[in-house]
Amino acid sequence: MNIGIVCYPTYGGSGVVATELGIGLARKGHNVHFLSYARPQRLNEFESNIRYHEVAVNVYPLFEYPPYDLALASHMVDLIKYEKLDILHVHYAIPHATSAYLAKRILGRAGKPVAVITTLHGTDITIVGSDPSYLPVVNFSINQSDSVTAVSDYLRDETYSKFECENDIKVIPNFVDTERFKRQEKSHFKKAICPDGEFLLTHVSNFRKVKRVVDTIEVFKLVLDSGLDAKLLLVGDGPERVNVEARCRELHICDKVRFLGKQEKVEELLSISDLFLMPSGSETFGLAALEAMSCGVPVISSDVGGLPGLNLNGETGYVCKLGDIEGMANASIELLKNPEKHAAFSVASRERAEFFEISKVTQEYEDHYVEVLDRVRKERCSDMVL
Ligand code: GMT
Repeated sequence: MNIGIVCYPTYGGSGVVATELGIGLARKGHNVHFLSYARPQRLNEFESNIRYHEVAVNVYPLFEYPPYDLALASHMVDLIKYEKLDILHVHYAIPHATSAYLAKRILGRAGKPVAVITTLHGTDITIVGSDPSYLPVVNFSINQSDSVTAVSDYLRDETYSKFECENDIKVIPNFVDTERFKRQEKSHFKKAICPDGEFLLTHVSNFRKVKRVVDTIEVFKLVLDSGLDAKLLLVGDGPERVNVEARCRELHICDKVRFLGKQEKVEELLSISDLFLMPSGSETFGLAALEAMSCGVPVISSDVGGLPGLNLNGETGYVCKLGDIEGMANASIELLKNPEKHAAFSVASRERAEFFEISKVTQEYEDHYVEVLDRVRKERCSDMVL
């Protein structure tokens, strides 16, 4: 198949899911075209049947807000036409599903039919998409897609409750490359960060408010207060970083916290971690936690959204009430002080991650593409008969 994949080029979240899926599909012989405003971060190796198309937005003095969605729609039209796309798979509804609708309308019945599939990821529904400034357009656009998928049951149910949905939403979970995300021997890294054998707690995110990164600092402070010797590794960057740094200074724990910024080889950092902290205020799936689990790192998380469905309380980690700093700290302390339990949780985390192994989920998407394309083709044929 000729497959177009539209995504944000981010280090995490939907950008990673879209890129890993595209690479997986290309390795199975499909022609994959990525469309974004910058190269997706994980698209960093040559693959003979992958093309990357950058959407350039023409700036004009009149435009205070250059219309990316229109430039994207025009680019989609070209791809569908000249690369003969069978599938246009857009990740994150805003504005991708809207641009896809526009492109499809522009082409009308010209050329062969293309199936538009929208995958909902999270804030495109739970936060940004349900804001009144976007809701009518998002609602309309997802109803116009030939198929809508969501990354968790939770997100599917939220979409049904917040939007007037005409489509059945199919749940296809996120996934992890368990070969790449596995515990590796990186003791020299561990020695560099924890020279005195300290425990290492890790958090990876885009440092948006919704991730509650300051909570990781509060949890970590209580872990230190318990007498455990530990370090905290913060991976990623974003708007909350200044507040997080300020809180570290207030608590006088800067020497125990390492900010690494955006990192490509997250699996190496997870390989030396003892615990992963995810105190998010909203999380439809929790891909970063899945990647940690795949490296055998137990997760201490909040209980929001899709997290309890991923992080099994008392098996792969602990799930605490949102904002329950003390609960998260006690859970961390308990696991770190009990090496046998920690080892059992580590094994269970890896086993849980294997359930979300990339090849199984890629196959699920592939089967779904075939099914939707078949329906779209039949609809076109019956339109022509009428
Ligand atoms: O809001 C974000 O953190 C980014 C967002 C995205 O779409 O890039 O992440 C969402 O998608 C991820 C991949 O499907 C999920 O694992 C995250 O749980 C989800 N984030 C939120 O719901 C906050």
